[in-house]
Amino acid sequence: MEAIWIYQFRLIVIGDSTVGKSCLLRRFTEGRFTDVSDPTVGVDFFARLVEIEPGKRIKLQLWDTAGQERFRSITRSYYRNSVGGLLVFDLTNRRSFQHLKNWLDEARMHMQPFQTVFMLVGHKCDLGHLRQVTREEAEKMALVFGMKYIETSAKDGLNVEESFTILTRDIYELLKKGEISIKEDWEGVKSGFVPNVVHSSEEAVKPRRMCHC
Ligand SMILES: Nc1nc2c(ncn2[C@@H]2O[C@H](COP(=O)(O)OP(=O)(O)O)[C@@H](O)[C@H]2O)c(=O)[nH]1
Ligand SMILES: [Mg+2]
Repeated sequence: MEAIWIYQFRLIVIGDSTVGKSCLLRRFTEGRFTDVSDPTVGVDFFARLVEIEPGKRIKLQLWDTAGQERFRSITRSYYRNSVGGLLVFDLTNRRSFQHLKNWLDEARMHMQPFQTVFMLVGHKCDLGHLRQVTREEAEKMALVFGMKYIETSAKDGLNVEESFTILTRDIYELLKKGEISIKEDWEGVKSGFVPNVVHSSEEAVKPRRMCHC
């Protein structure tokens, strides 16, 4: 059966270069980890469907910063046309943790006035012995930023699925509540492809033949 989705969310993955963004995306979309990750050139995007409720799928369009983060030359449209994403640091690299606020400020500056949702990701949790940031510190930071925190490993596949699905569910809930809405000139959330079927509510209003005998 053809893939059908009710919405498409466009998400971005931001954070210092080498924190593991491309590996995280590749693990989530292709289910594999490749150790030699070539620094992405140009614009890279990935896609995957996520089932949020039985039969209800959301298509994720996932954009990778594609090496531009080295030069801080990420374009405005990259931020502007997304509904949120993952804010990633490397648990074994304290500097990447210290740069988080810059990343978030820049993203929020370009994304306003749209409501957006981010999740803080402490990545490479398989390297426990090299850890430079404690879970407590990261949780505190997430609280200050007003977002959830999760620790992931693309190498072990730990929490990769969860990070994207929790974020997707949170955006979906805001959409249902009307706090996020679809806009004509914005790519963050789009209405999906729904098959041409007769809905039960339409069925109910059809005139019924009655027998008067
Ligand atoms: N140990 C470990 N290394 C990782 C993990 N994810 C990425 N890496 C390594 O970190 C380096 C940078 O990864 P990459 O995805 O290119 O980072 P990006 O610049 O943020 O896109 C590469 O050498 C990866 O093999 C992980 O979960 N665990
Ligand atoms: Mg990359």
